[in-house]
Amino acid sequence: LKLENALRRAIERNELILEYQPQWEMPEQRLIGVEALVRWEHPERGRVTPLEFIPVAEESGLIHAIGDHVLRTACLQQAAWHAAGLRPVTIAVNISALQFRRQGFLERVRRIIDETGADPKGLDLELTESALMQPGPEIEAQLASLREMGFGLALDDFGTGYSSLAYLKRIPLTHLKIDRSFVQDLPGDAEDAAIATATLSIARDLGLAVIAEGVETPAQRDFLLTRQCRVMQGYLLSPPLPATAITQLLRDDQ
Ligand code: G
Ligand code: G
Ligand code: MN
Ligand code: NA
Repeated sequence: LKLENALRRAIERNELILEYQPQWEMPEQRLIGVEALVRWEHPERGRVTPLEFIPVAEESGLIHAIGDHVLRTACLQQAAWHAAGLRPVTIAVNISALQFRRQGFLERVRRIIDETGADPKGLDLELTESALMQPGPEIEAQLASLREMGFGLALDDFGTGYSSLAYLKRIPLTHLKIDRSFVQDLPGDAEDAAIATATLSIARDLGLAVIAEGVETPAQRDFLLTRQCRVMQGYLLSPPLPATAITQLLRDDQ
């Protein structure tokens, strides 16, 4: 409850900030996108990991306000990079299943886009399999509306949850993210190698882009490259960085 109360005040006190982890087009290693990751700079505790406070936010209902704040901040960052004359990179924003499935989500997103003047074509929403579980007509209409607005839709934890391959057919996704649990034991683990290879193959046949996450070693990178994985994210290439560091990366390769 203490954490919940502190979290309640964290937004107004500007303690929730975003870092951005680069997503690279390979093999050229060109920066093409960033994933926004929320961090809580607690005045006494220091940094609190989202692994700790996102569950608290979800249980308390604060996730809706926090999710709006994260999306708004990402939209304002897009506008700032644009105004600075930097080339556009996609900003991916994590959306909790509770946020996505709550009545009125689409209207909240529309309002934030209108208020900030952001271009949804430069924004990907990262959804988890639980957000897409048993998609009824309302969820399907919402997904279609988001696509019509221009948002990219990425399935974040592909293969780790409950979704069936039938969803890939029904849902207008644009990207699959290979979960880092399938990347971490590449190339030695035969099962993970099979899963990563099959994911790349099915994505290609369905016309979906793939982002491999959690790439930490040259051997993992090379395995994925050999199987035509074009976009990678992970500590080998870059950790999550403050916005100013992304600005510098973009300036350096104008
Ligand atoms: O950045 P880090 O590895 O600490 O993130 C841990 C987890 O928190 C990841 O699963 C990530 O998806 C989640 N996370 C990070 N930022 C956000 C956010 O803005 N919204 C939601 N819903 N989850 C986030
Ligand atoms: O669940 P999601 O995919 O959104 O989680 C992203 C999280 O993964 C971020 O919190 C980020 O800090 C973390 N992350 C990013 N790159 C790596 C990596 O190469 N290795 C590990 N172990 N974690 C990573
Ligand atoms: Mn993510
Ligand atoms: Na993931």
